[in-house]
Amino acid sequence: MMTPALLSVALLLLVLLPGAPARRHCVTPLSLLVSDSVTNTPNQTYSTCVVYRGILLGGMRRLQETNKKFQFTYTEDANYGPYLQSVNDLEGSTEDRTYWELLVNKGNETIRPDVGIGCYIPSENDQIILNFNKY
Ligand code: B12
Ligand SMILES: *[C@@H]1O[C@H](CO)[C@@H](O)[C@H](O)[C@H]1NC(C)=O
Ligand SMILES: *[C@@H]1O[C@H](CO)[C@@H](O)[C@H](O)[C@H]1NC(C)=O
Repeated sequence: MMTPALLSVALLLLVLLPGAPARRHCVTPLSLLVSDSVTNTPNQTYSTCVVYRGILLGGMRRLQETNKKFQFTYTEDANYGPYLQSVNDLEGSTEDRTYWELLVNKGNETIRPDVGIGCYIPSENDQIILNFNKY
């Protein structure tokens, strides 16, 4: 039988130790908007979340697993990591000079992050915009 003091130490450790990824709480909610500046397809909005200081890609994977209406693919760049290739079956193309641009609406301003989906760490209530665009 554990003493109450030992029990609380054990509980504290459980809370503080980094747990298995699957058990981590998704604490940072964000909304995700898919827009298309090339063909003007109507916008789509989704909600997802990331774990504490989790990367955007993690939130996108979580969304893809739970919502069949959101699908994406990415390729692995040797230097910069995950490159967002397609969203909902629409692919960026070198030939057409199209790509999926990453924007973030912070409420008072819209920024264009200087990193991709594998490095961007969303803040609470970020609106992530995946915008199909030309370059
Ligand atoms: C041209 C360019 C693009 C073009 C590439 C298209 C093409 N086929 O040419 C376009 C406009 C598509 C693009 C997009 C983006 N880019 Co860019 N891009 C560049 C730039 C100016 C030159 C790359 C290049 O041609 N190198 C020469 C060739 C020979 O080398 P390469 O390794 O084969 O180049 C490839 C990669 O760089 C890749 N690529 C380009 N951008 C990015 C971004 C990410 C995250 C990844 C994984 C790969 C990647 O595309 C190139 C062609 O295939 C660099 C800055 C620089 N001066 O290097 C930024 C740069 C690589 N891009 C950057 C960023 C942040 C982005 C975006 C995330 C911007 C945004 N917020 O939307 C998006 C990618 C979104 C996505 N879909 O995942 C950053 C990456 C930094 C980082 N550590 O993540 C850089 C370094 C510029 C910066 N802001 O500092 N980009
Ligand atoms: C769709 O989203 C874009 C952001 O990429 C925004 O500028 C535009 O006003 C939105 N369009 C509609 C019809 O809501
Ligand atoms: C937006 O708000 C944040 C914090 O509320 C502030 O730091 C930032 O300067 C603001 N940006 C603009 C463009 O007003």
